Amino acid sequence: MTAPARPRTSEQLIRAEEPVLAHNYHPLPVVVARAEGSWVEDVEGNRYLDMLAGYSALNFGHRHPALVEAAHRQLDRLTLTSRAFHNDRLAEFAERLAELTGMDMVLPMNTGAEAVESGIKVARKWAYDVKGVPEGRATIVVAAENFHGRTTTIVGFSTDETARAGFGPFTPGFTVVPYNDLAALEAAVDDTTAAVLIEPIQGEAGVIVPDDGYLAGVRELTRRRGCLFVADEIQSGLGRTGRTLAVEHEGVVPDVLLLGKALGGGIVPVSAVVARREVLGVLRPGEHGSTFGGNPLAAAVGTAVVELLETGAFQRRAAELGVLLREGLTELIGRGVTGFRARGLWAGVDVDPALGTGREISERLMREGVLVKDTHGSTIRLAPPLTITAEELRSALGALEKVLG
Ligand code: IF1
Repeated sequence: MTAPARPRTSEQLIRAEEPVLAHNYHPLPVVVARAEGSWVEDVEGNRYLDMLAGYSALNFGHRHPALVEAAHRQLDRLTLTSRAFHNDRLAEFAERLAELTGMDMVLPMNTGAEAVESGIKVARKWAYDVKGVPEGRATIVVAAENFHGRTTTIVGFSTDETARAGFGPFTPGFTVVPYNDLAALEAAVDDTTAAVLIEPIQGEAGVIVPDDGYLAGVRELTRRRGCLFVADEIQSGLGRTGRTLAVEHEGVVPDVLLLGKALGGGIVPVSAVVARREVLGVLRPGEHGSTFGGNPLAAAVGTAVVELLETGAFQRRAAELGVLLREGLTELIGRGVTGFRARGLWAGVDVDPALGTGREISERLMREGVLVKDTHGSTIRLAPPLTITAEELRSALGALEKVLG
């Protein structure tokens, strides 16, 4: 059999997926064929404003020229070595990422879930080697409604039944406490606690911004009780909230940062565990690794991402346009929007359930040329590229007003 000669329509391509692609997603019925900046174009040439930005993997927009150039240049020289050898791009990536985040050491990985898994391993190793927890007893405290990825260990401490049911048995050693509740955290931490692992803002839960003082409280508590503060900044980090890291809003420095998504510039999967030397220094040769982690292409793109963030321009833009986003959403309160939470260019918007589910609102927005993704129930999340213009943002808010009207 030869491939069909005629290009297929969106409808045909969607139908073609059904028998051959695992049904672990329910995407909006749009088939993207090309993109630039804040805009994507489907197979038929219809243009859509991308208000999801690959769940923050596309913080710099689609195909940012500096990132594409860095990737092209590297593709022409060297793409993969494995960590069996050194490559000439990794030192600079690690140096500059450590510098950007104010940390000492970098453990390069690929996906977010891998960074979380790696952070868990590092925290446990630290608990045994440094804290002196008896072998096999280390625990990690996590928050209810968390989202940290899809591996068996990670979904094992998820509180979302859809994410975890049917995938056990799970890894032991995790304690779940309510998010944004310092008293519950205080009660859950004991001598076996290796770390507290939380998202500084919970993404999948609906962009839940904790009360002022919570992150500072987690920092104070973990320091006083002698365990690590591991912040999953995979979605909240790298400019999204108007700062390089979401923890900066409270002037907090965690022990371990987990980064991903935007670190790969929307081009390649790049993630990292970034930490102080006392923590990441516990790993010895052979104890952890990855075939692709720290590959030269990833390092080149990651370095170019760090270079963009070093200017501070994207963080400033997210903060400035975040004001516009907040004002626009405030105007929609009582006009289809029942509430919202926002920080920088990131918002969870609760839509009046009488007007439709989050999915239905997302479909209506799609027909207006705006792409978003619903989360639970009647909440939609907005996370445009940080390169979006004020005018584009206003037009997205206008489309939201229209579909709610
Ligand atoms: C999916 C949500 C976003 C994350 C945090 C680790 C990871 C993620 C804070 C794992 C991933 C994703 C994965 C994607 C949907 C998505 C998501 F809706 F599920 F919550 F972004 F909003 N930590 N988030 O948000 O990173 O292994 O995927 O690289 O469909 O699972 P990953």
